[in-house]
Amino acid sequence: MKRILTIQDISCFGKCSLTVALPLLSAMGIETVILPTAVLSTHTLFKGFTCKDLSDQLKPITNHWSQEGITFDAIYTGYLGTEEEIDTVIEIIRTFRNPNTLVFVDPAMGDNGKLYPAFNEHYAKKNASLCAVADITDPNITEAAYLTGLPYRETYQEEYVREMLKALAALGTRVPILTGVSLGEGRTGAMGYDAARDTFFHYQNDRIPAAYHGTGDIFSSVLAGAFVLGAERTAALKIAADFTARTIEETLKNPENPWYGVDFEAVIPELTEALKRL
Ligand code: PXL
Repeated sequence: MKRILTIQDISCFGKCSLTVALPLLSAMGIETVILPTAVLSTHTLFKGFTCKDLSDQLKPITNHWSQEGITFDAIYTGYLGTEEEIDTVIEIIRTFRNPNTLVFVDPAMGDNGKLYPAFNEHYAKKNASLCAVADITDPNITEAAYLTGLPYRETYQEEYVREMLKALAALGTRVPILTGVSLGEGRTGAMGYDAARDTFFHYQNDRIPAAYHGTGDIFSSVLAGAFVLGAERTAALKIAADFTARTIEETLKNPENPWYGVDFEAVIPELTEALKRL
């Protein structure tokens, strides 16, 4: 069985970060080891959330794993808290990485042209140093603009996406993937760039006119899982994008309209079915 380490916060309520990554990766048949960076009452789009930083626990926990000889096929990082924490995570990646380890960085820090409430431009720059050590990174356009310094655009041509991907590769990532990319009217998906081969790849499906929080974490978790399971690049994008779209469709049927996160739980069986076709 493949084993992945995922490093991100636990937002106790809110269906994002670890409460999404752990069930999805487990459902994909991957042993999922968690390193919680902080415990929050909810994610940071709720007012008045509590937050207990766990930065001082990261080294003792991972030192213990080293002593136990624990190893990982992949390391997947998501929402982190502070610039110091990013440095610690880079150190942890250095410690546990071997030539076969897949390092997948979701530089979760913003959306719709803005950083999340807890972050500023310094943090964004620091996140670029984490992307520099990644095999794969999957920012949305907002995050990519903050990482590269290129302008954020809501309407664009494919050329803008390619330019953004090349700028992300210039940070050091082997295969950057830009998410939330529309390559045609009514379509959305992702486009990636293999810097070594100078080739692009992409997947698009129909855009569902609804936006929910936490869908980026769902997409990243399934994409990271698919890569760990050895999926080919376009197939990995397809499984992650199709599943994310299905979680949104399912949530639209919910009369309670949970803006804070999607009803991914209801479609997990479809994910396991899709994996059989990989
Ligand atoms: O979904 C990304 C995310 C993860 N964790 C926390 C967040 C957010 C987005 O706002 O606040 C704590």
